[in-house]
Amino acid sequence: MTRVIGKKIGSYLFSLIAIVSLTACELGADDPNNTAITGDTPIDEQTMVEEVGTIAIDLRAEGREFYLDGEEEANPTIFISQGSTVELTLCVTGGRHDWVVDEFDVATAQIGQDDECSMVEFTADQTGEFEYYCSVGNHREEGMYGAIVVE
Ligand SMILES: [Cu+2]
Repeated sequence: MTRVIGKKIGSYLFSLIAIVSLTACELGADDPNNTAITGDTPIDEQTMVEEVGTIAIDLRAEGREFYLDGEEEANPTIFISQGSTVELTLCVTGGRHDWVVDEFDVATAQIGQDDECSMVEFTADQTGEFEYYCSVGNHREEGMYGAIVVE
């Protein structure tokens, strides 16, 4: 899975998407399944080509905070290109939580650290800034929320 997004690498991601889109066009519209890659192409680029339009986001919940996989910023702003299909996976390392965005009508299962991670998929079909939050108990009131920006 390609792990992306996050304030610091947002621009980098959009650049990658642009590059991948161009590459996809070059592969030819006649055969949409044609993902042939030259032997010199790095593995990461091959993965990106296969996942055009799909973004995998791994989130971890602990206490009253969400974290992007490998990042240390609490409740980070998540940037997404409009039209992207988002595969969001929530795992919990402390407490019991879920991940909800009302505007996209999306919510993971409520899970604890002993449960398996919960994945949801949605299409970011509207632009703007939306709030994601945890709907368990009063977590949202206690600050367990952040912004998801679609542009
Ligand atoms: Cu919570």
